[in-house]
Amino acid sequence: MADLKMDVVVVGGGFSGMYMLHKLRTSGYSVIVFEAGDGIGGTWYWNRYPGARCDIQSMEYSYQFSDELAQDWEWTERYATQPEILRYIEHVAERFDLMKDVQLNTRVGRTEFDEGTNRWQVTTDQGDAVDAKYLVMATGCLSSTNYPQIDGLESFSGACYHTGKWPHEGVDFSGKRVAVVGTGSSGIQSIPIIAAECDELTVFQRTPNFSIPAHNQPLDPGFVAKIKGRYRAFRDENRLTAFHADFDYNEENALDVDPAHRTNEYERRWAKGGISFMAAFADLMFDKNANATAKEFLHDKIDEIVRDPDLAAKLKPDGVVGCKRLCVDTDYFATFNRDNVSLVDINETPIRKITANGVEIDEGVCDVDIIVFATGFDAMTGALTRVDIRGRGGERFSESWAEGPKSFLGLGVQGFPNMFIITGPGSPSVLTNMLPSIEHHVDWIGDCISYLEERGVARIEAKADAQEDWVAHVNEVGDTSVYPQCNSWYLGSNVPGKSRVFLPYLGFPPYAEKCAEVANNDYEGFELSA
Ligand code: N01
Repeated sequence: MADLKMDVVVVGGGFSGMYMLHKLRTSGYSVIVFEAGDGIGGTWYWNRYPGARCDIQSMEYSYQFSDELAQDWEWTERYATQPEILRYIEHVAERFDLMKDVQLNTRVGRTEFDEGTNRWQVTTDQGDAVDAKYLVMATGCLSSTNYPQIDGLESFSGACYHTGKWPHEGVDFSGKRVAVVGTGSSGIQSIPIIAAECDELTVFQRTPNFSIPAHNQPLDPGFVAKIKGRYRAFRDENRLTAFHADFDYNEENALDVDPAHRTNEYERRWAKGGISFMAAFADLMFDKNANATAKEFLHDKIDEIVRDPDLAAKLKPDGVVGCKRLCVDTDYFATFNRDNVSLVDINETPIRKITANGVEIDEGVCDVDIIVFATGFDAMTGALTRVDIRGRGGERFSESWAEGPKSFLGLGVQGFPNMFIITGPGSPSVLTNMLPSIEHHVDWIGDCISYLEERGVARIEAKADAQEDWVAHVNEVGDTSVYPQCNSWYLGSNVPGKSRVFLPYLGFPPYAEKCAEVANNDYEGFELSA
C-alpha cells in the first residue's frame, strides 16, 4: 500500500527534474522529485573535478522560462565554472521554492506499472512507496560513471577518483605523483590544473582527442547588457539553429571554398575559441573529405604548440573531427611541454594491471600516489536502465533496451505507459545545447500531461509502429553523418558489452517541429486510452 498518492514522480534533481517540478506544479499537479545526491544539480553536483566548467557560453547555458530570472542572474565568465552553475541551480530552487517537493539522498528502486489502476507504484531505498499517475525520468545523459575494469585495481594502496564522482572536499595534489586515465572533455579540462599542482603527472591516453582553446575570460558588462537588452529574442533565434546555440553558422561547404578562405575561417574560429568551431562549414559532419580539412588544420595547431614532435604525433587524433565530442580546453596541449608531465599511449604500451604502487605497463611500474579515472559515462541509457522499472506485463525496462534504446521521439516507450524521458536517446539532447533541449522536453511533457488530464485520459503509450519508424529514422539520419565512423559514447562503444547504436537524434530544429506536429495532432503516434 503506497504511503503517498501523487500526480507525478520525477526521478532526478538536475536541471531537467527541477524545471519539470516547477512546470508541473505551476499547472496545479502534485509532484515529488527523488534525488540520489545530497544536493540538487545532477551532473553539476557530481562533476566537481578540477577545471570542470561548461563549454556552452554562460549567457546561453541557463533557463529561459522566466525573464526575471534571466535578467537578474549575473554570470561572471564566458564559460561558467561548475561551482557557479551549482550556485545558479540552487538559486533557481530557492527563488521558485522548489526544495519543499524534493527528497534528497533517495534512490528510486523497484517501480512497477499497475495495469489495473494505470498508475505507477514507485519505491525508494529510503522506504518510500508512492502511487503516481505519471513517472518522469530526469536521470540525465551523463550520470552513470564508466569505471574501467583493470586487473589489480583493488590492490592499489593510493587514492582513486573518478571525475564524474569527485569528492566534495576536493583533492590535494601537491607533492603527489598522479596518473590520469582518459583524455575526453573531463581529462582535457582537469589535466592542466592537476599538472600545475602535482609533482609528476602521467597521462594514460587510449585515443587522442581534438580540442579547441576556450579563451575563457571574465564577461564584459557591455556584452552582457547588449544580450540582456534583447535576451528573449536572442534565445529565440538560437532555438532555431542546429546546436540550439549562437554558433555563428557558416552555410558554405568546406570543399566549395578555396583553401586560403578555408584556413582563414578556421583561424578565425580558433582565435575566437569554443565548440562553434564545428559550425565553420556546413558539410563538416556530413562529408569525410570536408572534415579532413579541419583535421589537418587542428593537427598543425598541435605541432605549433607541442615542442617535442614525437609527443605531438601521439597527441594528434587520427579520426574525424567532432565524431567524438569536440573538447574545449585551457592550455591542454601546452601542458605536455611541462617537465613534470609525461604521456603513455596505451595502444603502444597497454596497461597490464594496477599494482599496490601504481600502473604497470610493459616498461615497468609507473609509481603513483593518486589515480584519476577520467573515463566517462555509460551515457544516455546507463542511468535509465539501472533503475528497476517494470512496465506492462512486468516487462523490465533494462531488458527492453538490452539491444539498444527504443522509443518514440525519445520521449515515450512502448510497454511503459505514462512514463516520459527527458533528453533521452532518440532525441537531439547531447548534440545540442542541453539546457534549451531540456526546456523543450519539459514543456512538451508538461503540456501533454495537461492535455491528458483535461480530457480524462487514463493512459498514454507509444505505439509500436510509431516507435519502430522513429528508431529506424534515428539510425538512418545518424548514418548520413560521420558520427558512426569512430568509437564514442554517442554509440555506446566506450562501454564494454554495450550495444553499438547511435543514441542521440541528429536533427534539430526539425525534431522540435515533429514534436509540435505530434502534439497538435492529438499525440499522434501515441495510444491514448480512457
Ligand atoms: O568522457 P569521455 P568525459 N582504459 O567518454 C578513455 C561532457 N562533458 O567524462 O576514447 C583507458 O569523453 C576514453 O578513451 P576512448 C561532454 O559531452 C562536458 O571526458 O574510449 N582509457 C576517453 O579518452 C563529454 O563528451 C564538459 O578510447 C579509457 C576517456 O577515457 C562527455 O561529458 C566537461 C578506458 C573518456 O572520455 C564525457 O566526457 C566534461 C579504459 N578502460 C564532460 N575507458 C564540458 O562542458 C575509457 N577511456 C566542458
